[in-house]
Amino acid sequence: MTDIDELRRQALEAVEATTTLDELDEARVRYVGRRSELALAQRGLGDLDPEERKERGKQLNAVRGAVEQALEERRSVLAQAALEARLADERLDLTLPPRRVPPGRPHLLTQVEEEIVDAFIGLGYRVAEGPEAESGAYNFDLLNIPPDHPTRTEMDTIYVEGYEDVVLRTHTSPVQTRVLTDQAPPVAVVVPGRVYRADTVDATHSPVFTQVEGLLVDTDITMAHLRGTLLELCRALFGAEREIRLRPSFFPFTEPSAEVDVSCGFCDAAQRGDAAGAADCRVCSGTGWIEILGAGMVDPNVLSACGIDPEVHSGFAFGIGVERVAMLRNGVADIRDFFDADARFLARF
Ligand code: 2NL
Repeated sequence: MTDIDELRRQALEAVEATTTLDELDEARVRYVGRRSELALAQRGLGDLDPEERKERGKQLNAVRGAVEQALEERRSVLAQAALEARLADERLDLTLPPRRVPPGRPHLLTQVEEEIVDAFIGLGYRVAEGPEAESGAYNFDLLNIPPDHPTRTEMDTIYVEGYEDVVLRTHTSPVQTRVLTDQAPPVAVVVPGRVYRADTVDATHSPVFTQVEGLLVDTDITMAHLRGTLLELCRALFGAEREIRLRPSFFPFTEPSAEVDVSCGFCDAAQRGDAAGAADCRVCSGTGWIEILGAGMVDPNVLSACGIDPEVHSGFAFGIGVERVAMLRNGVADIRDFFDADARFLARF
């Protein structure tokens, strides 16, 4: 057996040399464990003479005590070091600047829709909304669109499968016929929303698009009120310098009806009263005018159908396409850009 002092020296040196708690545990097993040289020696004490056993036992116990104390002291040092290493490793640098998240924003169509709606809120209108799947009654019948009108065929209108008379609304007008059948005049509503047509997609057509319609019904409402209101809208959308002109047109639900043009702010040919115009203007092709919406005086048949006496009340209505306004104002060449959700397009507005 190794000399007892040598054993003690080796054990204490091994304990001091450990650098981790695992190594320390290995040293404990090796020097004071059940199968260590020290344990064997202590178990062998019984074979010795009583005198020798007492002396040897004392020495072995002293060695065990010294080694166990060294193990405990080392354990405390290594545990503290391990804790400090972990704290250093897990420390968060709270002075690091955060990663910037680019802010989101409403889609261009939503921005333009809200601008149009805001112009009418400013004039005292209320916002009205309604279902996108509509009955033929609200979408066509109450609007003086006869049962055999070509717009009601599947060439133009998307019918909801499995129902007798349900369509995807072809304009937001059915929301207004709902308002007119529900509320007595005076009525002033602006109606934004998605509408559907059986159109083939190209650069300027989409089977789903966005419309804002407006309706005012009161006593003694005239075309002059309509004109002033639409001038206000066009100036809000295109600039305070704009003028408008009304050309005769036809809609089943208004009489008289008009197409409304806004003066071109891109070449200002209309502004200058320049008949020849700016022939090179991409937007008005030199005419100086841009067609922007349809409007008219609510047809007496529509008022009657909705339970309002056309002898007492009159009104005007209009409809404007949001995609067309956004394309003109923001130089968007293809209507499909609004629906593609291309992040590069979205980031531009
Ligand atoms: C267009 C422009 C328009 C209306 C919509 C309307 C609604 C009611 C009564 C009368 Cl409840 N009119 N809406 C009027 C004129 C034009 O939209 O280009 N539509 C095809």
